[in-house]
Amino acid sequence: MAEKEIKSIDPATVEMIEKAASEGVSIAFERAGKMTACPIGAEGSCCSICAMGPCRVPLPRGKEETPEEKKKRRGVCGATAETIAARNFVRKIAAGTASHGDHGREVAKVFLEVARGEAPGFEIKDEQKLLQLALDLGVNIGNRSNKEIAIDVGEILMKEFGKQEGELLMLKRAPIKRQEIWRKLGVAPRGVDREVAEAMHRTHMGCDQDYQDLLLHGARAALADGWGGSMIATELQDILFGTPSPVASQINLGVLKEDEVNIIIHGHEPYMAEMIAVVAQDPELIAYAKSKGAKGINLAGMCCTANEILMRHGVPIAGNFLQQELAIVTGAVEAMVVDVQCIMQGLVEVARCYHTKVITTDRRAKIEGATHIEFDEHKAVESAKAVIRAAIDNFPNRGDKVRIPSYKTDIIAGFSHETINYLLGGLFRASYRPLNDNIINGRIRGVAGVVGCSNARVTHDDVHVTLVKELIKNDVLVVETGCAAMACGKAGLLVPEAAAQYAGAGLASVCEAVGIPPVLHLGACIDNSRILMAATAMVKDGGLGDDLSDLPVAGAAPEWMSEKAIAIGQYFVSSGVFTVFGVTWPTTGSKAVTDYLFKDMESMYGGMWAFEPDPMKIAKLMIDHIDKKRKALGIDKARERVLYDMAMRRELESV
Ligand code: SF4
Ligand code: MSK
Repeated sequence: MAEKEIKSIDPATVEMIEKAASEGVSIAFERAGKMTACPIGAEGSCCSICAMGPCRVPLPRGKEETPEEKKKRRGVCGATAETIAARNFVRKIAAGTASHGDHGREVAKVFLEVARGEAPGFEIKDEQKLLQLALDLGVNIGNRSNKEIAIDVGEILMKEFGKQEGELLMLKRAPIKRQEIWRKLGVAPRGVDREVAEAMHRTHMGCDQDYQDLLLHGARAALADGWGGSMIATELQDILFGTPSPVASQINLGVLKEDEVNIIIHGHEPYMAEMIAVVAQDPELIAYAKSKGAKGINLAGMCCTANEILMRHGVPIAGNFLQQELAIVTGAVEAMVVDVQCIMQGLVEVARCYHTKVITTDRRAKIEGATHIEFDEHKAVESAKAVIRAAIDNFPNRGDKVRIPSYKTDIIAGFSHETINYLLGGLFRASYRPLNDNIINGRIRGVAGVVGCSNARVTHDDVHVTLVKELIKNDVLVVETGCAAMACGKAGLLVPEAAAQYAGAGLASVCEAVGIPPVLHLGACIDNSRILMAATAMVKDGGLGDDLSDLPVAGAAPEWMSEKAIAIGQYFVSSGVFTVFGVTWPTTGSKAVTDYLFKDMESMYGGMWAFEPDPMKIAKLMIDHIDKKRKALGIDKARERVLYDMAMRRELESV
């Protein structure tokens, strides 16, 4: 917990926490220590959806609840603990799906404007992916220009948000068996916005009061995120800005530079950041920076905007979620440029203690006390230049409290689904076949998706890194996104050399042969849709069952904090993946609801939730699940027979 001595395992973070304390600056780590989380809200037993409440229906502490007591656990309207916990859970899913959906919609809007020639400065970068997506959507290609095709693609996908009937088009990408499960359960989403709106309606006072029915709709709304809003965002961003391929960079606060104008780009949506990354190379702006006494302009990212520009431009990352205030504490950041999501309001207060300008850029996310320079995609270059100029103008205001931690670590990122396909199978036979073969022969035990945030209620980065080290030690290939990938990047796990140092012999031998790290960075939170696509490709390549739930895979968000994480977790569960969350679990106030999520969902979806804060125990749960799936596939014996001799290594290297 935050009260613990060790607030982070990352030395740069620890150094800046101490600097903040010595300079009297309030940061999230310190506030979390002072404010205990509300136990009633944490277990999902507080309802505040009408003005007869808020009603609290907590589980009795320290003793078994009697049936009489259980009957009395009701809100003023008579709502049970089950209804209240389920409603709270579904509202988190709705918020998460809305956030990713609104991101996807904004991408679709910019995409259409680019296709129509209304957003100068942007262009379609990945034409091959555009054509592939057009084919998937049934768009006529013929002799038409890419712009015409892109307009059709953009218009079709824009309609996915407001669609009222039918099914989201991307659902057809899932294995047939999975689609049938969704249809049978009635959870195939119609339109992204429709499922969010219905979730809010159902959870309004006095509407849906059957917890199982509520949670069915929660699954539907979450699927509208993973196979809808998030997948649309990933696809269109790749076409617009380029599909990521492996790129070398560095991570941690040590990427800031003492003698340059430091600009941090933070949030989730990449358009402004993309343009800043391009415009920061402008010789005129570099000369302007020099005129103010700086040697140049240094860009670094934070949270998922960081992942977006890392994956496509190799821009270094200053840190993950809990390091945002600490970047300002270095005293060396001229501008913290933010767009949407995961931006702490505390930034502005921390910035007041230094010279940093917090610049909001999105009409949907303003902060009192920040400077607002709105990004206009019709004048993208001008918008980006205005932000960079504001940062440069602030360079002479640096005070004498500058201290940049020396820590930074090398990373390799950029493992899109397409790249993995190519790396494994080669240019002419791109496929997941070698991955499947190595899972079947046991060199790779299975695949784990470890994603999600950092959380001030646990030791920062520790749960991620301990969990991932244990997984790769046991020959589980790990794919990551979001702040999880950053935690492992800082710990040195995102480089090919980490395989020899940390991975089991089987996984290490495959990583060495292919030249990949044992932990693959797939991108931002919306790019969890890449994991869905990768898992689907594994099913389609054959030998590992005919549905996502047959695969020896598992997921985890061990330091989660945002509502988006719950939406992501639920769409993985509803897609058939066993998913473990750490830190805290938001339905423990109702045993029935928790049992439904942790047990009943397995018989419905083939995937279910689990909660476990201890990283070693999380690893055990995931590995046990992977082994269970290996056994069901009849490939558990193959694993026992594996002996890693030189002949096998040579054979592997010829793959
Ligand atoms: Fe209380 Fe019912 Fe109102 Fe919720 S809906 S605040 S339980 S009265
Ligand atoms: S940024 S949602 S703290 S992963 Fe995507 Fe990190 Fe979680 Fe935000």
